[in-house]
Formats: sequence, C-alpha cells, structure tokens
Amino acid sequence: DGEKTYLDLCRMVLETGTKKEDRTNTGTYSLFGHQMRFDLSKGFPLLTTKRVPFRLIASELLWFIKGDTNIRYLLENNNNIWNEWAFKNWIESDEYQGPDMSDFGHRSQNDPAFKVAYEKEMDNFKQKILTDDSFSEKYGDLGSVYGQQWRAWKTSKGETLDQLKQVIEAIKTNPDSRRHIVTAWNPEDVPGNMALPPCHTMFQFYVAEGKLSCQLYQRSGDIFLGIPFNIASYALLTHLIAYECGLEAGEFIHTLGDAHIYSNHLEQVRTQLERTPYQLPELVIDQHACSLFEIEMKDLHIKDYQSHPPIKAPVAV
Ligand code: DHF
Ligand code: TMP
Repeated sequence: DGEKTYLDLCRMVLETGTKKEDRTNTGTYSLFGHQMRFDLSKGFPLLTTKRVPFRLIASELLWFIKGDTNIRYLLENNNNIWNEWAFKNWIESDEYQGPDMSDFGHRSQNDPAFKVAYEKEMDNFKQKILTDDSFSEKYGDLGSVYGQQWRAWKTSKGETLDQLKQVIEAIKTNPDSRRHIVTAWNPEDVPGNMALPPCHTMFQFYVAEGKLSCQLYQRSGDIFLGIPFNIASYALLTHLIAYECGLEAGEFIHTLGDAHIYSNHLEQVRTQLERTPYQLPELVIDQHACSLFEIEMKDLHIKDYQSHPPIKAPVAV
C-alpha cells in the first residue's frame, strides 16, 4: 500500500543510513537514490501515521501554479511554511535594524529568551508582508523559485516561457510523447538568485490507457518534514493536470537523490513507525472549475481522512 512504502524508507534510513553533515549544521542520516511508487487509484497519499495538513499543501501548490513567488499569498492563506526563508533575506539585509537574528534556526531551539525575541520579530515581519506593498515586494519574494521557473522561465532571448501551459498542451495533443518535462532547476539562477535552490528539480508526465502518471526527481528530501508534503503535493498536481486533460490519475513515482532524516527528528520518526496506518483518504475536486488555472482552495477537498495526531519537529534552516 501507499503509506507503507514511505514507512519502509524511514526504517531503511534509520537502519542503514550514513551519518552525514549538512549545510544547516544539524546532521543527518542519509542514503542516495531511492524510488517510491503511489497508485493514485488506490487513495490519495496523504500520510495517516501523523496528521498532514492538506490545506497547506494545496495552497502551496496553487501558489506555484499561479506563478507566484511571494510569500504574501501564502500568509493570506494562513500558510507559514516558507516564512523562515524570506525572513532570512530580511534580517541579512542592510535595512534591517532590529535585534541580532543571525542563526535564528538553531538559537530559537536552544535559547528560550531568544525564542521570544525571534517570534516577535517574525510576527512583525509577517504583518509588514501582509500590509506594506513595497516591503512585501522586496522581502516577501523568494526569488526565482518554483512558480517562476514553471510559469515564466527566462529564455536567452529575454522572453519568458510557460512550461506548465506547454506541457499541458503537449499532453493533450501528443499524449504518447516522451518529452513531457517541466524543470525547476535553472543552472543560471543557482545559487545566487533564490532563497533555496529547488528541491523538486524536475518532473515528467506519461500517458497510457487513459491514465496520467507523473515522476518527480527530488535532489534532496527531508524525510520527516518535507517528503510527506512533497508526496501529497505531486499527487495533487497529477490529479489536477489529469482533470485538465480529461484523463484519470495513474501513478505518482517519487525518485529521491539525497534522502535524509535530520538527527533532531529521530525520536519523531520512531514514534511514527510505531503507529499503524489507516486507509488512505480520497481527493474530491469540485467540478465547476473549468480549467486548472481557475481552481481555488474551495474547490479542493479531502474526504474520509482519518489520521494519528500531529508530530512536531523543528525545521532545519
Ligand atoms: N527545509 C528543510 N530543512 N526541510 C524542509 O522540509 C523544507 N521544506 C520547505 C522549505 N525548506 C525546508 C518547504 N516545505 C514544513 C513542511 C514543508 C515545507 C516547509 C515546512 C513544516 O514545517 N511542516 C510542519 C507543519 C507546519 C505548520 O503546520 O505550519 C509539519 O509538521 O509537517
Ligand atoms: P539543501 O538545499 O541543502 O538540500 O536543503 C534543503 C532542505 O529542505 C533539505 O533538507 C530538503 C528539504 N526540502 C524538502 O525535503 N522538500 C521541499 O519541498 C523543500 C523545499 C525542501
């Protein structure tokens, strides 16, 4: 079943993962090269062994699809998952005059007094992003991240290219093609131009027997925090593109490069592994939206989602 393949990966990394330092100075257990397959006709792969907030996954995906790279839209949808990376640009800028926030990721976990100051600064930052247009334009933008690469890839001629529209058109007119690819990895923009170089690097679609499948190559995967979101996000994307193209959703194939468990997530992963999965829920798309580009949050629903309680973990910045 779908969830078991994720739990098997967790177990494998705990048992055989190589201890490895990383950019965030947190430390990880890691392996290189792994593949998981999810048959989307057998339920929507939103993990049940911990609560995974579908609302955050859906609003992040709609944000990509809009071509938006500014966290203001996410904040308007009460979605805080990208805050730290915009905040980092703000506190490292010349305009920032507040208390020293360097290394806030680690310090907020180890120093309770700092945590209070950090949360206050973060709240101020969020308020300014939501209410101050010029501030938000400057500091809410994460740079050339997914939304821009998918919808407005910069060409050498100084034009932009809409990869998402093009791939949908190609799926409709030439379903058997082996070139249905969208790439977010733009070597010209890495590393300077973005808050975080894309983790989900490229994806390919495949059509057979009226079903649309999608394979993602993810260069780097945070097994406890990021991957449950990524699985659900690409499963949702596959359903949405299938809907747009008049196809059924087939499989989502998740191919990972560096798949890692952060050393401060080990307890959480062990807790999750003790739990027995429930049946996967179902995705319902309200049928009145006529195109993928018109779908809104209110059109997307998860039905029959029964899960174990959430498990909290710090995110490595
Ligand atoms: N950095 C790292 N180190 N790991 C990531 O997974 C990651 N993901 C990013 C950006 N940078 C990253 C974007 N996606 C959460 C989930 C996905 C995500 C960012 C953060 C997260 O913290 N999830 C919490 C719930 C958060 C909430 O409820 O607001 C979780 O428990 O799943
Ligand atoms: P890196 O750029 O040094 O690889 O750090 C990125 C971290 O974020 C890494 O732990 C992977 C994780 N990540 C995901 O797992 N999924 C995502 O969607 C994103 C944006 C990041």
